[in-house]
Amino acid sequence: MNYKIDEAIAAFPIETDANGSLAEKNSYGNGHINDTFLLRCKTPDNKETKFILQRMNHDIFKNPPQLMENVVHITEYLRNMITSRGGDPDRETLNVLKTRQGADYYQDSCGNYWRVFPFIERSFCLEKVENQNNFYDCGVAFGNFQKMLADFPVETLHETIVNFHNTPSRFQDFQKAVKEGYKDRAALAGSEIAFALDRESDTAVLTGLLAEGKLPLRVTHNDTKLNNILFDDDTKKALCILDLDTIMPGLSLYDFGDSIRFGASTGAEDETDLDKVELDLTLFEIFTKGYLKGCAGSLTETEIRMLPMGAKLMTYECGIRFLGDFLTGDHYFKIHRTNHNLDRARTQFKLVADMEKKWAEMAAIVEKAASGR
Ligand code: ADP
Ligand code: GN1
Ligand code: MG
Repeated sequence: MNYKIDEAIAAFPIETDANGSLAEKNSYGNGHINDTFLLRCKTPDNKETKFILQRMNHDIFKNPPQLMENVVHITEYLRNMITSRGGDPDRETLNVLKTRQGADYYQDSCGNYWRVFPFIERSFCLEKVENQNNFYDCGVAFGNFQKMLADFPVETLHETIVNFHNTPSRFQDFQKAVKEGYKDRAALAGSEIAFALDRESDTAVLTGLLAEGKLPLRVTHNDTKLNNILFDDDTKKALCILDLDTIMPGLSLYDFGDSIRFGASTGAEDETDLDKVELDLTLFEIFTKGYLKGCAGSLTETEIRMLPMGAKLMTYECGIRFLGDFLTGDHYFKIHRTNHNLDRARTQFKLVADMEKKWAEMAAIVEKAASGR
């Protein structure tokens, strides 16, 4: 990939103003999609300021200008809401730094799209739940996020990835990947492919309820994994929701489910020892309580009843996406080793199988949490 990072940096008012200097630029974070860099700058009085610079992945996000329109619109909306509630809008939401020309992003001479967010200081990001309070807070934060956006003018949002959580459509993509992908890779993943194909009848459960008008369409985040949230260093509470690229109309169950998929697993998303991967029911319960608290009574009975299905389908869907990408040559998710996407698919399917075993317990936990017990 050809890109012009220095040209991009120069487009933003972050280093040369009043003779400040750029001290360091390093790759940052563990996102699978965009290229993220941490910029450390020295101000003339020798203080350090930090910025997050991102090259948006325009193979995946086909229309970065529209994507940025969403991000700016959403962050300005959140800023106003946080300010009116007496919060700190510089820390509790992302803020887009404009270029020197006053634009929300910069396109470099190779055609890449770049954006900058001021770095949110005195915060930390987790790849794994470290204590149960974190995960409870994460549930409250994602529930509350959805509630904050309940009156957002949804008709103004662009669909940044079409059919993002449309599981039947993901299943069709997966079938195509099995048919047209590398045969040697399919041979390596025979049992995983069979596992995925066996569950076709689950794929349309949520989209079916949506089509029948039994589930409401809401403004949802759609990528609610634990590392898309920052926690406050001092209070240790959830502070700011990140990665706003996939905010679109969706189901609450997508946000709930994706958080469970990642955060309530006992193993990492790419753990190779599958004995270490299962659904932690305690974490499931804690997140459920937090999410219901954050949604503050806004979920319908059907949404509540479908929470376990949200968890299972988001996990399954992510599994077929990883496996489909493995079969077709790893063009979507960044990989850091051979068979990385296959390993990721395996953990997702192990979790799905474990959820199927624990189905009655998951339902009982949801019922108990919803009745406030
Ligand atoms: P991707 O879309 O590739 O997942 P993210 O937007 O999630 O990229 O950013 C990757 C990581 O960068 C996050 O997990 C977080 O650790 C860090 N990060 C992103 N924005 C900020 C910010 N404004 N302040 C501090 N850290 C941030
Ligand atoms: C990607 O960008 P990141 O790493 O937060 C992906 C999600 C997947 C996730 C799996 C735009 O999220 O849908 O659930 O990887 N984002 C996109 O870890 O496809
Ligand atoms: Mg991310």
